[in-house]
Amino acid sequence: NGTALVQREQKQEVKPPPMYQVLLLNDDYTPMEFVVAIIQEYFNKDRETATQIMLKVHRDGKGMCGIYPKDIACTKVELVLTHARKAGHPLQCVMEEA
Ligand code: NFA
Repeated sequence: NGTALVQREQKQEVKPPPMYQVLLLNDDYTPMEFVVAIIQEYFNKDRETATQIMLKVHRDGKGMCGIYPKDIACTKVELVLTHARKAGHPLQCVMEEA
């Protein structure tokens, strides 16, 4: 009710949801162009930004594509993995709490 809401706000008990990073992992087989297209399509990046992220994954072994509430991060991981497997690529996508 309204009173409980005011008390929660006064005690600052309403926390933001935990956020999760969604990461791509490097492998030796997935084509660079495919990774760039995935980053553009699922993480709303322009081609230049997507290319920079892809190159960071390629060089460093992993790279962050975005940070989201848990359910959205989980859905993005599932969509990326489904797309990659359908295309026959071993690309890995994981999430971890930020
Ligand atoms: N390392 C892959 C290649 O040389 C490219 C790649 C980048 C794969 C980022 C996965 C993630 N074709």
